[in-house]
Amino acid sequence: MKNIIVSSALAALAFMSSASPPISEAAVEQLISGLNQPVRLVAPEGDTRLFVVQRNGLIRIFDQQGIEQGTFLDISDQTNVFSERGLLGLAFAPDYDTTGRFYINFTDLQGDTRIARFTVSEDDPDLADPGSQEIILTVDQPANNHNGGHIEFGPDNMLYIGLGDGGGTGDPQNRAQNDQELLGKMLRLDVSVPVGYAVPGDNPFVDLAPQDEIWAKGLRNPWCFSFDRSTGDLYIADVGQGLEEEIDVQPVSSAGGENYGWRLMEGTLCFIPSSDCNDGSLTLPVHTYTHGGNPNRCSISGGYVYRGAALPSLSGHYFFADYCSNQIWSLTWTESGGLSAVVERTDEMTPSGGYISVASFGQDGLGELYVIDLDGGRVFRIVSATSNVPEIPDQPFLAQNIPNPFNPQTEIAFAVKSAGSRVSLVVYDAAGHLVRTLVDGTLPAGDHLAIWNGTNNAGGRVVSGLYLYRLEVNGVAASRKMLLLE
Ligand SMILES: [Ca+2]
Ligand SMILES: [Ca+2]
Repeated sequence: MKNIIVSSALAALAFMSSASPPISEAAVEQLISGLNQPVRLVAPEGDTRLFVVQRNGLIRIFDQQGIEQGTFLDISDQTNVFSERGLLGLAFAPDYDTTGRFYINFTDLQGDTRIARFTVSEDDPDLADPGSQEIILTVDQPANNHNGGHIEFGPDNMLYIGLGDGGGTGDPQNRAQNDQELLGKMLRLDVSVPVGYAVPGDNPFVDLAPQDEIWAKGLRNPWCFSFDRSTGDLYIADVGQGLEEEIDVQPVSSAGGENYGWRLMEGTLCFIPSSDCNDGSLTLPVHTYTHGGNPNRCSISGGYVYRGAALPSLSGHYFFADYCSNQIWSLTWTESGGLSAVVERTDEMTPSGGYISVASFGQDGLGELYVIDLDGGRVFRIVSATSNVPEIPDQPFLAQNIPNPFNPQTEIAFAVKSAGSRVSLVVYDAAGHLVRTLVDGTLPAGDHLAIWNGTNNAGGRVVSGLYLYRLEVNGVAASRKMLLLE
C-alpha cells in the first residue's frame, strides 16, 4: 500500500509540474566578455580552468572567476575563418592528465576540415606545445558551410567527430546518405595509438562496404553534440534545412550504425523524396521544433545534459537554444521513458539586454554549463535562480616535490580543506601507467606530507625518468611532474 501511495503522489506532482508554468530554477551570470567569436568552452575532466575556443584560431584559458590566464594555443595562421569555417572544436584526451594530449577540429587554409593532435608543453600546464601538432585526419570540404565542428570523447574513450553534409542547399550531392563519403556522418576513431588513429574494431561498418570510420550517418550539420557525462547517452543537435530543427539521442547501449535520415528526411518531414521517404530503417529525432515565430527560429544550437553541482534540481536536463531567436529550452530523455519535460527557459536564462547569438554551450571540467554568445563575444555561466553563487570547488593545493630532481626519495606536500575528504595521491609514469598509490582514503583537514621512495606498488625500484603525481580531493584534481635521476 505504501508504494502505491508514494507513486500516486509522484504522479500528481509530475502532473502539476507539466500543467503549470515551472518555477524559475536557472539563471545566467556574465562571466567573460570581449571575446572574438567564442565557439566552445571545455576543460579536462576535474580541471577548474575554462578553455575558450575562438573561431579565429585562439584557445584562451580563464579561471572560474572569468579572469584570463593566458593563451593556450594560437593556430590563427593555419585557419580559414570565412563563413562557417575556422577553429571549431577542442577535446582533451580522457587520459590528458598523464599524456597531455588534446585534439582540435579546424578549417585549414584550403578550406578543408582537419583533426589535429597536440600535447601540452613539458613545463607549463597553461601552454600547449605548438611544435607537437600532428594532423590525424583531413576531410575535403566542398563548401564553406556545414563543416560540423564539435569533437568529443565518448564514455568508451573514443573520439567522435561530427561532420556536416559538405554544404549547399538540400545536400545536392546526397553525401549524408553516401556510405563512401565521411561528410554527413558521425565518425568514431581510436586516437589512443602512438601516431594517427586506428579504426575501432567494433565500429559498425568494419568488414562491410561503408567507410570504416563511420559511426552513424544521415546528418546535415551536427555542429553541436555531447555525451551525458553521467549516463553516456549521445545527444546530437542536427541543424535543419528550412522547416525543422532536431535533437537525436543515441543511447549508450547503441552499437552504432544509425541512419538519422538526412536528406531523405528533415526532422520528422520527408525531404527527398517528398513522400514515402522512410523504409523503416531511419532513426527519427526525439524532439523537433519548427522555424518561424517572432523572433524567428532558424538553427539549433545544441548543448549538454546538466550534471554539475550548482543546480541539483536540473540534473539530467539537456539544454539547447536557437541561434536566431536566442530562445533556450531544456528537456529530459531516458532510454526507458523517452522524452519528457520540454521547458522553455528563455525568460529565466536571458541576461538583461539579451544575447546577440547563442551558437553553442560550454561545459567545464566539473560539469557546470555555460551559454556562449558567439557574436556578443560573451560567456555566461548557468547558475541557480535562488542562489547566484554556485559552490565552485578550488583546485586542491599540491606543492612541487622536494627535492626535484631526486634520488632516492622525495617529499610531496599537499593540503586538504575539509575533514573527511576523499583523497587519492597517485604516481604515474610518462606513458600514463599507474606506478604507485601513495594515498587512497579519507584524510583529516590540514597540511599533509607524502614520501615517495621511487618504488612501485609491487615494491620494485622504478627506472629513472619523468613521473607525474596526481592529487584528487573529493573529485577535483591537481597534478605535477617530477624527475627521478639515477
Ligand atoms: Ca567498411
Ligand atoms: Ca534527422
